[in-house]
Amino acid sequence: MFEILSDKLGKVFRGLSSKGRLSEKDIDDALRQVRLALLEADVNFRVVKDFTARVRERSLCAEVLDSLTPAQQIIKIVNEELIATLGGEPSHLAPSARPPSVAILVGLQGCGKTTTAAKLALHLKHSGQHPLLVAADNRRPAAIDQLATLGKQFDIPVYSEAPGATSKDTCAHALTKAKRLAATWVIVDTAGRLHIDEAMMEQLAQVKRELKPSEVLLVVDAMTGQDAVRIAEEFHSRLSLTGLILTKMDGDARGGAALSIRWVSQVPIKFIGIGERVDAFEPFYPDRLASRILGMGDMLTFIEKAEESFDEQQAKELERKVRTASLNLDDFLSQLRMVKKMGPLGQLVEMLPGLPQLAGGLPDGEEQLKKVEAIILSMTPEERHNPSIIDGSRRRRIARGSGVKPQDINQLLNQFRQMQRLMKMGIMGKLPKNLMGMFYSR
Ligand SMILES: Nc1nc2c(ncn2[C@@H]2O[C@H](COP(=O)(O)OP(=O)(O)OP(=O)(O)O)[C@@H](O)[C@H]2O)c(=O)[nH]1
Ligand SMILES: [Mg+2]
Repeated sequence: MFEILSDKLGKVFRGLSSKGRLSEKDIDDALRQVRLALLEADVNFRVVKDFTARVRERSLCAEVLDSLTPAQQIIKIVNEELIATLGGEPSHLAPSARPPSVAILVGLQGCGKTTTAAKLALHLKHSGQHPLLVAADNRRPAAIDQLATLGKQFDIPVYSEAPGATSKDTCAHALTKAKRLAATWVIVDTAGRLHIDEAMMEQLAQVKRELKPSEVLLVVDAMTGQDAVRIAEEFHSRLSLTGLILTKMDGDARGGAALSIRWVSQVPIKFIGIGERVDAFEPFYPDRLASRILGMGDMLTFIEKAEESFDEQQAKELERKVRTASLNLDDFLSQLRMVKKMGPLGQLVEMLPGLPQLAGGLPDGEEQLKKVEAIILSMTPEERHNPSIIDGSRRRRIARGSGVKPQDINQLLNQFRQMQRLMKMGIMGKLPKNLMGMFYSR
């Protein structure tokens, strides 16, 4: 998501930067292109209009135009206004005064409520809370099973009643159960319909009355574009939402929903879903998304993810090696394993500024990773520390040992040398410390 928009905005800013001094006309030309890029990304026209007006007004002031770096000032303004459009400060989950806090997930059919309920519960569990999942989708036995399976998988308790039970009973019993389990959060999955209808809204309103939630979260599929915005407005008018969760942000939609929904509905985005897996879920940070869109890369998210799976001691040692450009193939291998732990590579690479171009493509998939791992493991410690001793006969031996072709070994070594060159040039030092693992063969 956002690649095309990012590309287009990048082009506009490069055009501005090449100019030095900027006139009012330069700014208007640039903003016209920004406007087009946003509209093509399916951003709501009211949002686009407000946004460009704010950027224009701030850009045309004398301070910006007379500064030494007007283009950079304008990029800064665009960044700030983008953040404002996305809601400004991040908005966190609000607990109630007395536990258990209750969050109800609502939304149309197939938007990802059940998956998101499990994601949210797991997220809370990881931050030290004790969640209880509740299946208030009583119409379909399959819906109850789906939640029960997810709960079991992640060792999170699930409360459900036989199909056909009333919402009122389910809610009351679920609260009793939560108290008995000393749960701190109750996450309620509800039934979705294809369209917004009276019966659904009435049922949700009843669940809300019964449970007095501190959070009523609308789950919306970011792939549905402007429809998502309209749906949010309707749900908000009926249920007074406290937050939004945008799912399927990993899809290839143009991103218009994500950029419009907060500004139009005035409801903060609290989380985003970025994949089918239960850990593909993040708190939403307006500033991070803005910098991702502006092509600055989402450093913070990356660093956080990396830290989760990275040992501090190891990091320090690696940093020293990068500084002194003395990284060897053993380090390369441990980097590789660490990167593997961090999740899908493509997702991580997208977050890094300039990396996709720099890396010149990454190995796609586990297979490729396994191959590199096998090659390095077939080397002697000496070879790993000093790959320059690998000659023809060593290469053949390593190839036999790892079941690859000698060319594969050349490719890996070339890639490794290229990485070392980058390090010597000091480029790697500017990147997060655990990136080197990504610089290996395609
Ligand atoms: N790619 C991707 N798929 C997602 C995401 N969230 C949910 N899905 C998928 O969307 C589909 C529907 O998800 P559910 O959680 O069953 O949706 P629901 O809203 O509970 O559906 P109903 O109960 O039928 O209303 C599933 O195939 C999920 O794997 C996401 O963030 N990214
Ligand atoms: Mg469901």
